Amino acid sequence: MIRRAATWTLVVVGTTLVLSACSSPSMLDPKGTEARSVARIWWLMFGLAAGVYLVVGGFILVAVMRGRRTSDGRSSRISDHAFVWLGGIVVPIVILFVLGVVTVNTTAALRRPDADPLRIQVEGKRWWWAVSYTGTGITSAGEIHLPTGRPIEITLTSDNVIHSFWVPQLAGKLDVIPGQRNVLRFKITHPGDYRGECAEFCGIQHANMNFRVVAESPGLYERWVSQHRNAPIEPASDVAASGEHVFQSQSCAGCHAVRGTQAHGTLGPDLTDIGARPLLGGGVMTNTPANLARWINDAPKYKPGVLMPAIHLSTSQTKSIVAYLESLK
Ligand SMILES: [Cu+2]
Repeated sequence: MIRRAATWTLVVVGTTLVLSACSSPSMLDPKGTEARSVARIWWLMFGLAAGVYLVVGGFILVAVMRGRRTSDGRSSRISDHAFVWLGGIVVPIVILFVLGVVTVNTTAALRRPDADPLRIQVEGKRWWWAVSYTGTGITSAGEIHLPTGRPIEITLTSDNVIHSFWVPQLAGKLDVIPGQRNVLRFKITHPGDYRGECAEFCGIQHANMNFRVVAESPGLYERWVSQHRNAPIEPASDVAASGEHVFQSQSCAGCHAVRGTQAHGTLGPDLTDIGARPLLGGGVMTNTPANLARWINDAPKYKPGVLMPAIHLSTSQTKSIVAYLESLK
């Protein structure tokens, strides 16, 4: 019976570890200075909890196998009283004290402002993230470009409900609260493409509020900024040019913005570089022409509750508007 329970425990724990390692980003694989200190606390807690588990489990095993053996006349070396005081009060106090000191010190270090950080504004929307790069005029959605090796300061706000901004490999979670400006500080040590998500239940599409952080060397980041400061170039093909006309004349421009054009809407995501984004709708689908056409024609079908209504366009209008949007990079 005990052997079967142990086997099942091993199977469940092993499967969980394997699945968690391959499917989603792990805070135990940190790629930033702050993420590393958060992971360090996790390992400390895990080590202490595992130690307690093993000791308590060992006592239970000994008790089950040997019993109290009071009949042979031998008395225990430690009295029950001392055992309860030591195991139930002294040891827990020491463990909680160590964890408390380490946690408070780490939290204070995480909140300490750096000199000359790169400032980004991120706003939690229903259900996507609006991004603006302070001092550059660049705005975007669902994707944040950042340089490695430089202190980053992200100011988080919300105009609707409480969200939580979390990029597990780069920093801890921070709540995004209406009427409050919370600041997340971190530094990225490795270039890469990191997945972020909302970590606070915020409504029906909470799970489809993903975003990505593209971390590049400072040189590549500066190049990206200088390329994206300018409005996108005029549509190269006729079909894309007529797509721009459809975009401006239909309801699209009322809710979305494309820098350098008449579209200044702020209700939906900024689409200035939508052609370069890998995902649509906060991660509900990959960004391909076919998916973009599906999304435009009936977004609520793929993301129930989304504020964007179904837009009824003709086949040629859809084709041209998709060509236009995919050209925006
Ligand atoms: Cu959210």
